[in-house]
Amino acid sequence: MAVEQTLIVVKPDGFRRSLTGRILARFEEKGFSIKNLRHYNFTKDKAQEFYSVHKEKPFFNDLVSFISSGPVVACILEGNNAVSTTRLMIGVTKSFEAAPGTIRGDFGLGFTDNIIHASDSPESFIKESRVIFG
Ligand code: FUP
Repeated sequence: MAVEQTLIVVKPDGFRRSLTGRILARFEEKGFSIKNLRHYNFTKDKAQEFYSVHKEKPFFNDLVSFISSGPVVACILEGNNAVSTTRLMIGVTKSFEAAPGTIRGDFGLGFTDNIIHASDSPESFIKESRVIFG
């Protein structure tokens, strides 16, 4: 067990549906502390950089369009095992398969539009948080 930081992003669908407060509350209730928080609009360039790991995938363009389709809220969280614990809390990628009790499982049915992003490794956290927080 180690104190770590990670990045979560409430995606445009979650923001548009006014779920940001409820989502952030779950992480606070769990015990994470908010180390940084930003209302942010992805440009196409920044979205491509953020999702560069997927640049060869057939869904890349749709993903870039979606994440830049409206405001997001990005948040750096700190706590024990932040990367793996936030991943458990968000649920699997396809919201329609995500377990009840997870954020995707409770709030959505989408796939590309799946409410929330959380970094999947400490390396991804560093890269992704630099894109948004500089
Ligand atoms: P996750 O880590 O659960 O956010 O999922 P991935 O890193 O595998 O994918 C990043 C985002 O791409 C997902 F949030 C949803 C989207 N995606 C698609 O739109 N189509 C796919 O086939 C796979 C992923």
